[in-house]
Amino acid sequence: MQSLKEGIDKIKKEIEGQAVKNAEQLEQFRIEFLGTKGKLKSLMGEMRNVAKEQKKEAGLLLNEIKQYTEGKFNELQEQFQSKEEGVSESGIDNTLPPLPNETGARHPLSIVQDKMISIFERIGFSVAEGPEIEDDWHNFSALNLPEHHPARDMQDTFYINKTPDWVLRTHTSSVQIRTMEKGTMPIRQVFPGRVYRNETISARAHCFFHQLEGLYIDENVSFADLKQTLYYFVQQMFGKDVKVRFRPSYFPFTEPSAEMDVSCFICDSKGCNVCKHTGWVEILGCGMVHPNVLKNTGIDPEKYSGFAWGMGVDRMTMLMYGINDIRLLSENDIRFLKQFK
Ligand code: 2NM
Repeated sequence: MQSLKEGIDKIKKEIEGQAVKNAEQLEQFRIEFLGTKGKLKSLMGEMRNVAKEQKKEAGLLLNEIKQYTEGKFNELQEQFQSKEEGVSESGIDNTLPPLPNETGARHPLSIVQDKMISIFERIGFSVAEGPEIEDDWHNFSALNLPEHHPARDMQDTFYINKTPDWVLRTHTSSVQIRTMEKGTMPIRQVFPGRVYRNETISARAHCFFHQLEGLYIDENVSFADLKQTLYYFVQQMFGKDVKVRFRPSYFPFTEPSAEMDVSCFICDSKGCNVCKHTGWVEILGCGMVHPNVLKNTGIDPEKYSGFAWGMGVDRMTMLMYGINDIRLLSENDIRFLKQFK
């Protein structure tokens, strides 16, 4: 009886310290303690050596240790099974499906800008970029904007306080001046980028927006080249059936100047809000580069001529996607942005 009790205590201590990490170790535990040749079975064998009057007590003790061992086995199995099902020791449930790894979407402005650029690249234009902080010469003077032109007004232009000669560029034409100053002919480039104007922010206007301007200078470049180049562009952008019209206009840096409209692709020129029931939508300003601008940049206006144009990428994006508030384009609201794949 004494040795039986000692045996039971020994097994109990062994079992207390048991832990399993996987199915194999759990099976090891079962074989070692509960198996047909296991430690419990050999304790049972000791019953033979217990005195008759003590058999009842021994039976109770053996039963107790058996239940204890089985209980421990179930406990270990449960622990281990919940691990198996994915709950790691840190309590994180590894079986939860992963959060969707969402692919980012390109910004609608980038989509439209790249589309515009690639159309011009197909007909020989390359891309040039320049600084957003410009000096007065590149943003105004060289572009034939006289000293007291309203475009220079504090109301329209962000001046850099410390250096009154510096401004946030109001158009990417300043980059065209930089290209022309380099003097490598011919020039056939487009100029994408952000520009700044001191406007009251509303659904239709923002204090920064994006332009794509263009410039073609060579010998014998004519207004007919301008018309055909821009006609090619809108056909690629809006489809072969699009119509264009030019209206005379004024810009200090071009002469003659024009604004170009396309037939309304929203209502097929039947009349809608976008074309304000005119059937036409204005999309760009253009003209033949003013001889003064050529002179200012060291290009001989007797030898070279060229055309330039400027259009709003934000405006084009709003037209293409039917966006009615320009502010959406700079708020970075994921719910808006993820619609453009
Ligand atoms: C426009 C409209 C018309 C333009 C002209 C020039 C330059 F540098 F060649 F003189 N750059 N951009 C231009 C002409 C821009 O934007 C509505």
